Amino acid sequence: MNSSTTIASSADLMKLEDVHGAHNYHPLPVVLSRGQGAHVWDVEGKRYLDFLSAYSAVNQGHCHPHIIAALKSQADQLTLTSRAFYNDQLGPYEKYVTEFFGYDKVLPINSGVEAVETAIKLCRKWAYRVKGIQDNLARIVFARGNFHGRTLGVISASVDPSSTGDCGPFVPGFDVVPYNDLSAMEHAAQQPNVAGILIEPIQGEAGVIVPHEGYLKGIRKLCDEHNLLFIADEVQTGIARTGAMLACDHEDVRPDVLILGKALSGGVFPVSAVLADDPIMLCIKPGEHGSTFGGNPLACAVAQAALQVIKDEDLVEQAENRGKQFRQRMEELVTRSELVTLVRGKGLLNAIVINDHEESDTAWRICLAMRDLGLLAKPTHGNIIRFAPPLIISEQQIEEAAEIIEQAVNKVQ
Ligand code: IF1
Repeated sequence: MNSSTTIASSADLMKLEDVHGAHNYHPLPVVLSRGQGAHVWDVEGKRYLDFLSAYSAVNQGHCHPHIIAALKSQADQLTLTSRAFYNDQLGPYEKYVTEFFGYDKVLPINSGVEAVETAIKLCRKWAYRVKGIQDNLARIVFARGNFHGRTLGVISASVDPSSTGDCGPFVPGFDVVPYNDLSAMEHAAQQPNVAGILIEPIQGEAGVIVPHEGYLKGIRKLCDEHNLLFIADEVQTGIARTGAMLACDHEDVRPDVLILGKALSGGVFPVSAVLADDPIMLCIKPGEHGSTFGGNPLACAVAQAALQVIKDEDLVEQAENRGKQFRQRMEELVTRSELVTLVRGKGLLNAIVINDHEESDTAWRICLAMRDLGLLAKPTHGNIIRFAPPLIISEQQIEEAAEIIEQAVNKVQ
């Protein structure tokens, strides 16, 4: 298509994706071309409040000026060296990120799922090289309802048929127990050859499932008692999203292995990380793990700027306060609407539950109505709608959003 003469319409652009792109997604019909702060605009110029934030990657807001400035200035200098050589951005970034989160070492990589894979390999190496588990026997315990990404490795721990369907055979060595059930976890932790527990401190894809107070502390205790690594997937919950820097901070729990992604780059491009202390991280020896792009100078400059914005703009406190405000407004909606039965979440990672079965299209229709009214969100599991705006969202914008949500619910009801 020659875009110099005509501006393509949403319909044209959706058609192009349908014809030329694989059909591995079912997007809400809206075509975006610009973003700033909590807002995005479609190609026709209509403005929306973004209540998805690219699945919590854009915590700092779209096109944050400090992050984009870091991107542009580094892009003019050096973008990629590979790890065959040193670069002048990696060391300073590694010092910054390890001090920021309080770990001895970081292993920089790209997508969230690569960081999860890294953590799994690290846990297995630790199992054989430190804990002394017999070769090839190490097990890792996961929680039912987990979502850790799309690789064969991590879907091997999934129980969601839409993730695993027709993808077998799977990677062995994983156990799956119910989430938010410490006695099930304790039973699993006592089995022979278990090396670690890998969980999301709040389950995102499962529909923003917040475990009971004490669950994370309980996991920490089990890991201490049985000499297991506590591995926290904070790809979605980390970096201020839930009103704490890490969701594990809500219970003052420190994971042995911390997995970050998404907002580590402020949504600019895939930047992820695994953090751990020396006795664990040094189980990976030179040449045993890596990637072409991991630790590239552009990513280092962007990630450092993205984390600095979190601090400079007090986004932890901001997420906590705006989250309280949002849930308060949704609680009011629950009392007024027959269709909305529940609101749950922490900070600005929240969801409402629609009073309908999982296969219904009610949540989808509410999302279409919200789109028409200028707010974007997406259903998860048919009857749940996740609300996760950029953390820089204002008090006024939360009010505006709450009104749109209520109007949309009323329209569909
Ligand atoms: C998709 C949901 C969110 C994650 C956790 C690792 C990863 C993710 C806790 C992998 C990724 C995504 C990916 C995106 C949809 C999405 C998602 F809808 F599936 F549930 F965020 F809530 N750990 N989550 O949530 O990170 O490799 O993608 O960078 O379309 O797959 P990634």
